Amino acid sequence: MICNMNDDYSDKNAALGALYAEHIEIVSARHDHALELAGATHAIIYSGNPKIAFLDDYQMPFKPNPHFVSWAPLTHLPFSYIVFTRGEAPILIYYQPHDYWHVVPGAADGYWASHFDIRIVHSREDVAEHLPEEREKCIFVGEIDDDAMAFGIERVNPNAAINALHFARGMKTQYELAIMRLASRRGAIGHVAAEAAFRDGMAEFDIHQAYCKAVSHVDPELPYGNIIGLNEHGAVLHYTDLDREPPAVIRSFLIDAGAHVHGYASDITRTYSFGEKRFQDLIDRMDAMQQDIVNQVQVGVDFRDLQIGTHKMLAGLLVDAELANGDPDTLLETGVTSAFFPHGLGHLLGVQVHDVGGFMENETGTIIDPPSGHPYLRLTRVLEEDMVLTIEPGLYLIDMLLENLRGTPAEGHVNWDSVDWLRPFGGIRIEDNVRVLINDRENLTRDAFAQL
Ligand SMILES: [Mn+2]
Repeated sequence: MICNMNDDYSDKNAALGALYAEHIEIVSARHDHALELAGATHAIIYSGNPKIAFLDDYQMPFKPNPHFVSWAPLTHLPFSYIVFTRGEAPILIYYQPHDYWHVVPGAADGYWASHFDIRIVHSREDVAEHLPEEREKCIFVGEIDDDAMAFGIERVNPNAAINALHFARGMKTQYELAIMRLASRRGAIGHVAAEAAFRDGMAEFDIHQAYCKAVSHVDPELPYGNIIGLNEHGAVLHYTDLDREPPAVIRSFLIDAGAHVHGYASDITRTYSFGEKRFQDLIDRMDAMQQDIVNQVQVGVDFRDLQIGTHKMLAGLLVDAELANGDPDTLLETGVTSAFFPHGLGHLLGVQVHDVGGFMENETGTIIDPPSGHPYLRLTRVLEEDMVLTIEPGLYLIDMLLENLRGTPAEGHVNWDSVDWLRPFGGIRIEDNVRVLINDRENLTRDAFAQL
């Protein structure tokens, strides 16, 4: 299907505009509540400012405050502020400098604009007059590396308010879900292009370029650095080198790459075999297992149980694929499954790729620790309706971890010949973005691929 990306992703998108009114009501209510908890009257949300490289005048790519972006799709608006006062329309202090060195933000225009009382300022000194006079009744939400940017507000990111906002952000509004479907679609378009480049025998660098062109992102616009690994590189969990030449023999391809729409991310991983049947069979087994896990996602599930359950399923898979032998409990207890799968099953997703709040039991900030033996699990909450999370089981040949099993009770449970066979293929990870529903779930990623 031919898609017109510009219509889908434009902030003139009428469908998003219709959902945005409800979104801003929900965000306002969350801030009402956060202010009450903090005993304050106004929340001042700062968009942030670009970082400057040490001893240089180079500006790093701007990463906006996620709290700011959750109000409106203003991802390129540094030095700007939202002033929220209970019961009033939010004020947007929109910084539009007189600057001939850089492109300055254009007119404040889009589906979001009518919901704000917009005050254009051309210099930073002009911000102060738009802030509430009683600074002691304000809380500041954002990062400040220059105190002047807080304009005398002393309560910066108070825990009571921040925890409540982070906890609430776990659950997405209909507007956010609509945007995340678009981000999934955009990512899926990139994955299709990347797979074609892989089938054409291209180098990692060229596959990366094919992906970026298809999603219309330059590198800093990606939600995270693409992981584009051929062969053994698939075993490096955060592999971000990009070889300029293809390997002499191409065997496999692991791609973990997402896309952005209006500040929200998708986070998608696929693994492909270059014609080797045994590796393709292993991918198919992993794909079936990943789907089984996705089908367990629903309201009320403790994500820690899903993590443990995944290890049990993986133990069975390792035995079926002749990579290990023994009963599942033994393979878990002896650390065999953890050596093959040493990361968490998934994480919350939203404005941030690893969205905040994954460890929060409640809005007061009580932390739920990961289960023992699973320190890298980033989501320990009981699932609630309209959370969006990733399900990304993996299976890798990481010698550093497998060698640790030598001389332990685990050693005899690993089929080392099969390990040697798997090594040149690196590993497998399959990752979808999933929305939690009551007794059900929505797979944003599979839906996006199916609709291309
Ligand atoms: Mn992920």
